[in-house]
Amino acid sequence: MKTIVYQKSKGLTDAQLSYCPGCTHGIVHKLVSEALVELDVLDKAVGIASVGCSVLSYNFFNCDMVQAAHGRACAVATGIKRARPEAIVFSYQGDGDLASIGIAETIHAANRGENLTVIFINNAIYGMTGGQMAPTTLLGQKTTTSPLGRDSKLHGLPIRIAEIFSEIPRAVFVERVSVHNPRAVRNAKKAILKAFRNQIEARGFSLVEVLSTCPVNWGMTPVEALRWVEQEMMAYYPVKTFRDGDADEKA
Ligand SMILES: Cc1ncc(C[n+]2csc(CCOP(=O)(O)OP(=O)(O)O)c2C)c(N)n1
Ligand code: SF4
Repeated sequence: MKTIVYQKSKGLTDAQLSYCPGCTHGIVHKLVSEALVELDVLDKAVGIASVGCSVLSYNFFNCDMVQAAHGRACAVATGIKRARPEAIVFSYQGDGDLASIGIAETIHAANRGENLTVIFINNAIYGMTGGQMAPTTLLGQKTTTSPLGRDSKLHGLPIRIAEIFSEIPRAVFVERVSVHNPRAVRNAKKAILKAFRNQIEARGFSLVEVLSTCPVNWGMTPVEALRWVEQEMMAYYPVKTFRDGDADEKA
């Protein structure tokens, strides 16, 4: 008798992922899709694909998907959630999309306390467009637009999104996770589950920042990229729960 020990999540379609070898976008897709299935909300989930390498995520998640203009995912998510409060609405955004062009939409959605789940992929670079500097690019990190390395005098400091959002009174859950090894992947899954459970319980705005790889634009092998996440990214972007509670209406 055959025993099934592992199956592809029903939350993903059969489309082949378009991500480069060693890119951890695919792991995060798997975790999000598993969470939707385990919480039994796949049928009422609406995902917002952003602009970036995950633009085609509308082909990969096996639920209703909408594609938002660059940076506008949280504005689109707000409209859908308000029009259809029974839907489980999530955005899936890169650091160019969320932390650069879309920072205003995202902060205001959190500040309004929209009952949404935001999955934020921090890979310290603009992947899709060929490796330009992102707000999250580390100091000294070479990119096509910072060929000498990010310089704080010229470019400012890398933006810590989870820390910023943890100060927004109506952001009820903010956690930074990583997916660089199996233990980290398991912890990331817990955070993603929690961020969706919060929405099901109408608790408010939840954001999970995932430290992710871009081996192609970092100029590394997939294994080197996983090490770089652990050694360089996690040193500047600590992996932890920043906020887990009720909206602070007194503030
Ligand atoms: C209004 C607008 N400005 C700029 C672009 C070009 N653009 C496309 S994706 C992108 C950034 C992608 O980086 P990120 O969001 O970090 O996602 P990744 O590809 O790294 O996953 C940019 C600047 C665009 N599509 N639309
Ligand atoms: S360019 Fe980078 S972020 Fe985009 S799919 Fe390739 S490895 Fe992933």
